[in-house]
Amino acid sequence: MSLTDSDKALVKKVWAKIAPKADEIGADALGRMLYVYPQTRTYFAHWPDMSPGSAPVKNHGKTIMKAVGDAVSKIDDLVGGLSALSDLHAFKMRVDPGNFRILAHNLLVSLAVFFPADFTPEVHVTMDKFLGAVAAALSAKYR
Ligand code: HNI
Repeated sequence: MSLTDSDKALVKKVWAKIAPKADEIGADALGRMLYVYPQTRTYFAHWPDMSPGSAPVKNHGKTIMKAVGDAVSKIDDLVGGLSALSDLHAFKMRVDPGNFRILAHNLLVSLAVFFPADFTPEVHVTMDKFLGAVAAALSAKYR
């Protein structure tokens, strides 16, 4: 599903609101993913603590959201823009690409939790499309 011009404009508007809280949202989403979908823990087994709110979860949540913010700035060419990151996940971290959708889902949940009033059906569907496109772009180097 490709993003229309109005989707892209809305993603940028929503991101401007998210940006100041990005680190917290990333940590919340990552903590939820590891807690609610424990099959995702296998990739982070080298961390001392994978529980919600732990230091590694906070740190990596920040890293993930920096990359999502970067994706917003590359929204016109997500496959090209995320190609190096896709490569890393495919060949270095060897993450099963189905997990990108799981994280996308958790990011959506965190957005709803942090911004309940702004999380209208329109924002919901657009951010779902955007995060789905990010997940697809991260999967591009797998084949
Ligand atoms: Ni992901 C490292 C971004 C989903 C497992 N990940 C990164 C880095 C970024 C990043 C940025 C740091 C790369 C580097 O070293 O330069 N990851 C993203 C984004 C998404 C995502 C934007 C989806 C929206 N990653 C996932 C998922 C998993 C995952 C779903 C597994 C379930 N990522 C990893 C692992 C690392 C990683 C593992 C290395 C972390 C570490 O601490 O060793």
